[in-house]
Amino acid sequence: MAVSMIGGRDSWWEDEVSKVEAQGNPDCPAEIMDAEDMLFILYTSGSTGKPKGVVHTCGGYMVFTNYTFVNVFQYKSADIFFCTADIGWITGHSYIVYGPLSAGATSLMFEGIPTWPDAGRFWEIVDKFQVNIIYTAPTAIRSLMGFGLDFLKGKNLGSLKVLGTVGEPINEEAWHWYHENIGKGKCPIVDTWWQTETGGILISNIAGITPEKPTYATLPLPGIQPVLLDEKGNVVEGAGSGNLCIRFPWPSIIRTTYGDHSRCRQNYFAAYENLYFTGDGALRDKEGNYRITGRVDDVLNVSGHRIGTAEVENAINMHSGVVESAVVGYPHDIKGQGIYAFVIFNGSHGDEDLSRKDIAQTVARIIGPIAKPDKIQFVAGLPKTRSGKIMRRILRKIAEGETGNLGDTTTLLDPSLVEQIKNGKL
Ligand code: 7RM
Repeated sequence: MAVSMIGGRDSWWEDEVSKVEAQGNPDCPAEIMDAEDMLFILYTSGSTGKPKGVVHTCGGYMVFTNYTFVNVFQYKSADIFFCTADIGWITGHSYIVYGPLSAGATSLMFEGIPTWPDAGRFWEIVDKFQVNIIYTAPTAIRSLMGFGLDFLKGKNLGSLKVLGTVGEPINEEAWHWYHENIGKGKCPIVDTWWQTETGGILISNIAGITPEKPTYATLPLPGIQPVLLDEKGNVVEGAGSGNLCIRFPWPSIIRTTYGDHSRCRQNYFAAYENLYFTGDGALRDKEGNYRITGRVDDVLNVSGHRIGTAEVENAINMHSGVVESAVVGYPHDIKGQGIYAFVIFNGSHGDEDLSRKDIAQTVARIIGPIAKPDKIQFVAGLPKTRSGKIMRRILRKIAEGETGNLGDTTTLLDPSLVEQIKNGKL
């Protein structure tokens, strides 16, 4: 195949190798780096749409990915570790590459999707390679759940010891499905909360050591001090909820946003004095366990009631015909904000209106009538980034009736979906 080579940038492997061979000394000494030398830049989307280049450095990042990998998953020598993430996501960087490899672990890499050639793909891999620890996202679990248990038949999952989740809040139903059908009721599930900016896991239970609590990431890891702040910026003590911040840095904290240090300060260190602001909301129970409720910009205010979009999604997902859902707010004359739900539905009967009523009823039963979606639009898929995150920014614009510019959609897995959803708007 023809390749357009750019002089000074591209060179052929064979040419480079023969140059070294001609010297007669194939030894390539490792480059010594400073702990604070840049290791990589990873772009991540914020609420504004313009991605930020998160900068991590050599020393702290590697120390912390190693520490969290070994401790959270309770990795033991010779364990086979399978993180299903895309390697281009921070989860892939930290827990396919740096954490496991620095610990000498066997790290499985998978390129593909969980549903091809069928929805048994992950379980086939677990069986074939005798995987001991699997680390995946709630979105994958929910999607596989929708395909039913047939795809587990004949797959031996007996090697599994620890299950992990990452990336978004896990709803009760998915947690129990994972626990019972994949872990056969005997594997702890670690619900790991962290961010591109944190480099590694900050809040999580420790497999088999600290208690799990479905839908809770539970306790901060040793060395991490979360703080909750109420809407006035006051520190919340004891049980309560608020904006999640971290007091004191940890080894793999974001060093800068590439090319724009003031943006880093503004984004993460300006909201509250001397605190790192995560952009997430959380609640804390009286034992000190944290439940991440989602991005604070995903919190709705419906007739004066604070409702997390994740809460409504969890309730919608309880309906047996629902595969996945995404909820956003839209301006509502009377309520302030109305609730708009985009739902992937595979219920068998044909009456859409009846299905909508049914779903609304489910939400009313689980949360209360106040959380009933005002609009439910059935969609074929949800706009997701390559790492599986729903782009709520886009759905919000559609729900608000924006017909023109939806902002940057280039990071979407399937940009054509957006047009389809726009055309089906209620
Ligand atoms: C690792 C990763 C970060 C955002 C974060 C949260 C959400 C991540 C959990 C979670 C609830 C979890 N990096 N998030 N883990 N929410 N429970 N266990 O996902 O930069 O791509 O996203 O993801 O909102 O701020 S990320």
